[in-house]
Amino acid sequence: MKSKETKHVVPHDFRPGQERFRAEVLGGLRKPQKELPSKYFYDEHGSHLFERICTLEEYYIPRTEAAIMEAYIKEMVELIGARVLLIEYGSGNCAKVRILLDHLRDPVAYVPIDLSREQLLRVTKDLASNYPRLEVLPVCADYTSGFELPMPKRPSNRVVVYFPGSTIGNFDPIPAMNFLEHIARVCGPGGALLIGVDLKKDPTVHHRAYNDSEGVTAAFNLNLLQRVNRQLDCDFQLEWFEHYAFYNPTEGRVEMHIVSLREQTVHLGDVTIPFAKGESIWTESSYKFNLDEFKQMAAAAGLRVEHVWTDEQQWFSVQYLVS
Ligand code: AVJ
Repeated sequence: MKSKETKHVVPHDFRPGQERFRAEVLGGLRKPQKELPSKYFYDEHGSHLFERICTLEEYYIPRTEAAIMEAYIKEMVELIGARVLLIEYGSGNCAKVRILLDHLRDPVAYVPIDLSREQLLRVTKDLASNYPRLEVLPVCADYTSGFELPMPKRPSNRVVVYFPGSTIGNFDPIPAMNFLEHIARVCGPGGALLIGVDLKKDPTVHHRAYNDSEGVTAAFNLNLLQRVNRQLDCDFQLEWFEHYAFYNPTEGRVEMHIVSLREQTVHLGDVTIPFAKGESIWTESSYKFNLDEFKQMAAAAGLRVEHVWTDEQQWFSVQYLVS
């Protein structure tokens, strides 16, 4: 039995190295508008803070998405069908996929893909014990770059990608379309994408969702600097930086920044990075969509929206796209 257990926790490993992290941080901080990639929020502490964000009253996304999933899961699994290979991009703590795993008919395998190796190993073990008949094939990878999919033992009827949480909103429009195109290729003909898409609404609601009263989002944002300090021989002084997030209605996105409260210099190894007072590092965009905008983008990527489920207020949507 030991060999079986071991097999479940050895991921297909495309561990994105320290070198790439350093290169992307340095590249971002050298741009005229400084930036850091949002995918690096999720180290151990960052993932923990994100889980706290997901319990905040202001951050309506997780509970709204979960309510839509619960209300319509029967319709969803009906459309998805039996014996599918289910792939999740950015599986995190794998909490959201459980409702699918609980209802899908005889899924062939589940492939969680995540950057965080420790979390991936931990949740893969849990899933393997909660779903003993399910083949779990974890992949440790940065899904924004290339990696190979593992091969399940049994043949599947269809490949279905699950991409919840409106993480698609973290991509700028052209990369978002390219990513949908990539997903369409991974699914192949007859495949499908079940995706969570946050919808445009009162800008005040967007603003509040990224400026919570407990300051958890601020801590989540600033943790990125702490992570850079910890992992890259860097000396950001946290007390001289501040969380700043706002909804940009022209672009239809929430922008998160970290603003320098004074003129200062930061050192990354032997590189010196100057900051003017009030200068910002752009750390994340969260695009919000109209149903029609998203449909257009999907179509441009070769995906057809087959079904849209929303909550009563039309704040969030879960969409089933076919290739
Ligand atoms: C999980 C990427 C969808 O953009 O809303 C939460 C991350 N950032 N609060 C989002 C996040 C700030 C979240 N995504």
